[in-house]
Amino acid sequence: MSAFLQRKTTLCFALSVLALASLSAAAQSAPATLSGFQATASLTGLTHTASGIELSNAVSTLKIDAMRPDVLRVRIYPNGHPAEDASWAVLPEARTSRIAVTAEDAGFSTSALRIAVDAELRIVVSDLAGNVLQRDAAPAAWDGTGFKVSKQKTGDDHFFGLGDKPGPLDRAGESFVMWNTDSFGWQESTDPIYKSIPFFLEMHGGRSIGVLFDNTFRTYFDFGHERADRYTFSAPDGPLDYYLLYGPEPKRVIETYAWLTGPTPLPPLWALGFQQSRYTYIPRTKVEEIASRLRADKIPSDAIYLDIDYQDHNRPFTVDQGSYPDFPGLIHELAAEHLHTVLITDPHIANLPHQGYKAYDTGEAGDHFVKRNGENYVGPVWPGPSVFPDFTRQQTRAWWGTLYKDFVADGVAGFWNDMNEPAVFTYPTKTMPDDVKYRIDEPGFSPRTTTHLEIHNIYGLENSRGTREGLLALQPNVRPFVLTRASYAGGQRYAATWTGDNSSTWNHLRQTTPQLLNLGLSGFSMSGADVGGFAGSPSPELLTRWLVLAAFQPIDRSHAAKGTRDHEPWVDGPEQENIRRRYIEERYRLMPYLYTTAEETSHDGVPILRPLFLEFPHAASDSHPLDQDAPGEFFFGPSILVAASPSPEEVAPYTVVLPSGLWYNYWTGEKLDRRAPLGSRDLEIRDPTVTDTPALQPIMVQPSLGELPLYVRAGSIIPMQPLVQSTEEKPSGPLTLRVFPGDNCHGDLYQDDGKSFDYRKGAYLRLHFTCNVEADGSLTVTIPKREGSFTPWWTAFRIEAVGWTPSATQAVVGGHRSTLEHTTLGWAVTIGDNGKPQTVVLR
Ligand code: NBV
Repeated sequence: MSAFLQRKTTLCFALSVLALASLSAAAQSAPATLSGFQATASLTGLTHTASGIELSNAVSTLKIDAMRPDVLRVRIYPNGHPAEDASWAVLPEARTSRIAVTAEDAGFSTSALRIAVDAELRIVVSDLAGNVLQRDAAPAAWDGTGFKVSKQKTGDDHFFGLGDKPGPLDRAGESFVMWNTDSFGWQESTDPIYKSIPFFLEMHGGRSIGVLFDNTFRTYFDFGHERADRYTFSAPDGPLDYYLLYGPEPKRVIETYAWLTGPTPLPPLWALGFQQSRYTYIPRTKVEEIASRLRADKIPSDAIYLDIDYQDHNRPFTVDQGSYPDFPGLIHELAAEHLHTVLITDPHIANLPHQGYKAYDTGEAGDHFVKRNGENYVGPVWPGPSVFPDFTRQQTRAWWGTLYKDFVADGVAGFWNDMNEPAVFTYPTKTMPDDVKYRIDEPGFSPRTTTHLEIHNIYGLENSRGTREGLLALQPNVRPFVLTRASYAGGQRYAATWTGDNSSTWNHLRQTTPQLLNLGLSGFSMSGADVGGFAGSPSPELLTRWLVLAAFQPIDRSHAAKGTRDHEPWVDGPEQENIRRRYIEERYRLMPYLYTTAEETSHDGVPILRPLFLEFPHAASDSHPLDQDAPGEFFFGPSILVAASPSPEEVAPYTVVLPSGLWYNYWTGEKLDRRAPLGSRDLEIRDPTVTDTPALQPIMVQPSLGELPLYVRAGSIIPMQPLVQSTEEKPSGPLTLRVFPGDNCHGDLYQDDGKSFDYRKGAYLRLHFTCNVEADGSLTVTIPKREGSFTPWWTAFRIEAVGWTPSATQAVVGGHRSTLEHTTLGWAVTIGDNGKPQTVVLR
């Protein structure tokens, strides 16, 4: 036995003996057994537990548990005051998961991480090669119920996530506060806005670690703003409870965050279509006019939203019969046009006792409203004096869900939970007073009364949860669509989101990219920004550029405030409308690709919109995120890189940055060899087969108003469909497989009925296509055996080879030959799909 092993065994024995002892017994034996900690007098206890370690000093107790080899939970509490072990964000199955660890001298290790703690309870987390991933800069500092956690930071640390907070993609150098706030007209520097997602991903030298600080109070994050050498997170109250999620690849951290808090579920297909909204289309004839114009002008679209004016005096769950006679008739009329109706339902209920207002009466009968001084708290919002459901009570959420019954019966397809920060007019904090009381009654939590200080940040989360669960109770086999404005970590399980009341400015258009990227990294894959901007009236050019870009964002919803000029695609005349339509059409052609990506997200949590560093974390030789060099760029799904201008208001040319490799221009099929010459990029990642590439010239573009540069990663197969006017329409023609040859060439397709949960019983179709350029230059495309029992709409495949040149202009399938057709992008052939595996050779 080596000296090292021998020492370790002895130590483990000593530690396991210690583990059996009580904390006070451990304290007595501390001087003898804690030599590895350079023990100070302040350390009073140590226990190596099966899944980690527990240490105490005079002030506090630290518990670290390994939930997986790459996931740790860290809890510190003042001695004698262990916090309640409960969470609104973390899934119970993940939260209770534990693995056995190997006790070590000053901590423990897993198969991925090594954790060391010193006597002042400072934690160092490293990978097994000794690279430090995170190191406490100071012990956790307590101030009454408040505390601060400080970690060391270098100038080369990058921070992402924290939900919808505006500003640049990288949060380094900034500080933030979590307090959900109704922020009409927010700007780039406004903080906080609507959501509190206390999750961030830190990247250093290409290695990533994620932190979920699970505390619902008003929390603070500082990424080197106060001190360049530290990042901190703190809270005035609540638990010091955080999770560390190790990569090293950033994508792995995001996947692990989805394991911890749940992925964005598969949306109904229609929610990926173009959505038209305004505050408010009133009266009914206006809604009908918008619907007819969408269809007459052939703007592919799937949804129309009705904002608060459809209600009687803004009272949730009522309809203004005067402006909207025969409301169910309207919903059916829209449905007949393949337009889904989405209704706003704010959380405040008009305080109208004894007036036959069902939402109030049933809520009051069930004692479902939050209290202040023993009475229902009443605050003014859109309907006037209002009461607020206590969504921390499961019975209240169940009651809330029943309020949707009539609308669901009328055929309303989706619901929009606005104002759920919760917003309250006139009160200086724009929300309820701090002393409003909630009576938590929730599995996993001890029943207790608490104040708005603890619940405020999860109000929107639990409101949208009540909505989703209510819809599921009403229609168990229909995928709900809920759009929420406020939320907390884990809220992606219940609702899609949008970025609230943005403005019709070029800066806000630019801002959509970092904001939606950070939302995606924070779990919210299904997110969008009001297209055209909410506050203000966009110029024709701004509206066009916005509609063009939003065609490649997860939620594509045009919305506008009262009193602003019209935002619909046809305003500004046919020239603008043609550009806008063309891009919405492209989104619909790409629907199989988009839906497949959304389905992948529902398993792995990797968002639809991705920063470049998520796909290429080592693209820069010093491993800085490539996005810094190209702030307008992002990935739409795994294969398509959108290269929007970093300054969309300018007509000046700009540089497109592509990670090293082969790329194709999406629109022209032009092949771009961006494999870097020796020495100019990180040697580890450059293509070893390329030895003599001339220096790369920068790609300069100057797109006109009607152009948005898109590039496709070589080795992608993108499934596309014939144009339809809504996702309800059955496409006519073949499924196109657009093949962009390259290494590891593949593409995926997922299909189902787009509406129900029947896919869980096998009613889906999954295909994993591959392609290869053979030694003789021919291109082989393999269509595999179908997985799942769903019968798709097509009966043929059209294979389009981009950037590839045939020698015989022939396709061979199962011994049959046909002639390749020359297209603008390359060469194509259409073959029947009999549901069986096939290999197609293009040559
Ligand atoms: O319900 C009206 C609006 C809505 O259109 C918007 O999208 C929300 O963010 N709502 C805010 C309340 C009033 C805003 C001035």
